[in-house]
Amino acid sequence: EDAYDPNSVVDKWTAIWDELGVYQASDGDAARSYVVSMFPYPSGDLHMGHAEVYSISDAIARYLRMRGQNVLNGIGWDSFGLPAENAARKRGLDPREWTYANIETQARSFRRLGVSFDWRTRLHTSDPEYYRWNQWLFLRLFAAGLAYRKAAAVNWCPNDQTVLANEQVIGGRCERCGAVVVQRPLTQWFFHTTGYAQRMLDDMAQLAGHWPNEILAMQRNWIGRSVGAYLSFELDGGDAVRVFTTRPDTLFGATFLVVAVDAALAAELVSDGQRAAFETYREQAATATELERLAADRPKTGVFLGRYAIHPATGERVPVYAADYVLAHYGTGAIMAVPAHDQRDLDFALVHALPVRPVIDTGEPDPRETDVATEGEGRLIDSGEFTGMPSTEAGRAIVERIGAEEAVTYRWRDWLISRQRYWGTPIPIIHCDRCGLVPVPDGELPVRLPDSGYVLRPTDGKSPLASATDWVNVDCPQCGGSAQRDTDTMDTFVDSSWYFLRYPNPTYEEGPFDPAGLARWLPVDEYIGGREHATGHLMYARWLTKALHDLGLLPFTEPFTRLTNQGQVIMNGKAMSKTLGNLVNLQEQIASYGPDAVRVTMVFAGPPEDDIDWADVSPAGAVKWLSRVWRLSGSLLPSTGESDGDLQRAVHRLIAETTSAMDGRRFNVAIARLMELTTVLRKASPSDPATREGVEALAAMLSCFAPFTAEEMWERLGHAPSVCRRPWPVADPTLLVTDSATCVIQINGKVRDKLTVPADVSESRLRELALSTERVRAALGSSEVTRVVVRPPSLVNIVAA
Ligand code: ANZ
Ligand code: ZN
Repeated sequence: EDAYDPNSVVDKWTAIWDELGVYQASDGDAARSYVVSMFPYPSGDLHMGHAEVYSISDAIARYLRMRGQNVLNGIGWDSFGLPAENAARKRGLDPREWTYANIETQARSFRRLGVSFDWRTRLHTSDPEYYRWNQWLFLRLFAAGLAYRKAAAVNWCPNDQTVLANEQVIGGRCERCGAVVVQRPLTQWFFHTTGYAQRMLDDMAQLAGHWPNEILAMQRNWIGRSVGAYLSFELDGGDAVRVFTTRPDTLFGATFLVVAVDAALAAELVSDGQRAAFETYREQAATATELERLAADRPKTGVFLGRYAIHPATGERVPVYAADYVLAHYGTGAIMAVPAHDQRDLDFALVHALPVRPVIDTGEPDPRETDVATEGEGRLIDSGEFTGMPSTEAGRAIVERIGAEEAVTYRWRDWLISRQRYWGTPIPIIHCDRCGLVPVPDGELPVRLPDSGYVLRPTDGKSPLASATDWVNVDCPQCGGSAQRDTDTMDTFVDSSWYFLRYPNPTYEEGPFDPAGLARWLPVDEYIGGREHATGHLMYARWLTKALHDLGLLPFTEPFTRLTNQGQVIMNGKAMSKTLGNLVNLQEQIASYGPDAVRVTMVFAGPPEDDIDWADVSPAGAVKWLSRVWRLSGSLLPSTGESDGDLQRAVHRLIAETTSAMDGRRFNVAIARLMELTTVLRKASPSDPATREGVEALAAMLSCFAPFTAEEMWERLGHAPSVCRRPWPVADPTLLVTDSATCVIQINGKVRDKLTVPADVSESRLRELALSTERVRAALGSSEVTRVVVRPPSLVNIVAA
């Protein structure tokens, strides 16, 4: 009799929740909370990773709702992107079919999991109604000079036949397919993000304490601010080379200059005599990726350019080289090499027999003897009038003396957003021979993707859209002459940088987002997602928010007030993957254990940010606990009078402890407290009013993690649905103060210490407390405890030999 099949109640409660609209944000003016988890990519059905992130975000949403907040818990789909194209190619389908079928599957699975979304937010970035606004925003950025085209050496994946952002190149390889990424010169669209570098850093002050420090540190690192100087070196025979250095204090140790081999400057400077050698080297260097070029352990190759520069402080002539360890697009693309104090310069100097001149005494061994550059601070030596000065002060003094400019640089690059892909937002620009780059008029948006007439995988290195000639050829909106559409699509990270702005009103037609919705819900109060997005999505979304703020479109500058990262679901210490064959199928887990047990297992495994090793956990434990909890709701008897005081206090203490765990987003701890409460209630008399109070509180709190079980309990307790509408239970403060008692601790009958303990302290807790006091440990020394007699709360006698 007393067992229920968790899967059998899913449809029943889903229908009741829909009918009652329990998860819909209200129009009321109660305190609001906007909860968003990073929206899913429809690559198939939901997987274990999705179940984890939505179990966490849903616990947050449900908790806030029960705490009286008006909660908007949004959902949508990030539905443009390469996998749809690849799947379409493989199966001969339209990318739309694959994408929208997967979205439906995932939507059903979300319902089966009982996630408390307000489905009215639903949007798909591949809908023309959405990407229309992606195009509109692009045009606003274009008008403001924040979207521009330039020719650049870009990351190119030869397998996927597309350019990639730096963020999509991991260890020199394509993030998606693993092919080695090469550099290719192309004219591409960029968003000018780097002008915001300092604000991105400064605004982190708003996020500190609300975002994981780790993410802030990763972003800081990615932006890579350095303070230094631009120094100018005159060349023999005119010209000058400007270098960027963070160590102007080492100027006197500069013994040669290096220009990036692929910088235009290198080709301009090279002497006739060295041109042939330079060209050979340049071709060879073009095959290396940026990561390889920067690798410290790579042999330092390069070629003399046949030119000399005049050292601005000593007047000496120093040779100028081209090498690939200097990057064309960082600083000025040229450096002064100080081999004594920079390891890469030293490695280069050793290969090319160039002088090494130490100018900072760091107290470490001489780099000329060790071949190890001394990169730290110290006092200047052999540096003319600056000799003896601490290096920390000398930089500024030298910069001033030679009349150079102080400079701040950032490693962060502008965001390359063009993709040679089909399944993305067409860039709304028309190329006209007479008028140049002409924006598609707002009234003609969206520029829809053609449904036919394109080649998904062209072999000419061009975009798929370039083959849709009917689509490409248009009249110029300005002069009416014949013109062509831009054939690239936008990086899908553009789509995902602002979707949360549209959730409050996804059908709004007057703009990308409804100002009333913004005012009501934004910025996002609680954002939940993986830390793999630290330097990608989370940077782009922060940047776009600032850019739109400056365009007068947003009243705030940071999109996500609080960020929670979840870990990954792994198996036997390894990431789950098809290739490893260790995928755990979410639907099978749900079929065997029910949605609640899977959800409980996800959040009970550890704090949200930890990885969960599915090999170490089993939803079977959760099933057992949930059925015990459920049985409690059917075991109560009519009240027979007064409550037991201890029981009441235990119930209220556990409510208080669960609440504080929820506030700290320590859901695993919250569940542990609910389990403890279950044990307490199972031992309690079924007719004690405090037992009923405890079971009702348990059902309410449990609904954050196991909504189906909680509803079943609530119904069995005789209440009308839904438990999700009930307020979060509040602990009675008068029941939380426990009387205290003094406990005497004896060792072999002799009093050694006294402790103040709660009057209801348990035997095991008291034993633990007594054995760990400093005095007791000192008195015990190395003697062995043979027996401990515990009489709570007043006496502990330790027998030691
Ligand atoms: C002289 C020097 C002496 C340097 C020394 C370092 C140590 P961060 O902190 O990363 O900004 N550099 C400048 N432009 C470069 C480029 N395009 N490619 C590769 N390296 C470049 O590093 C700035 C330092 O990296 C600069 O300071 C420059 O070397 C080098 F003891 O100048 B330094
Ligand atoms: Zn024109």
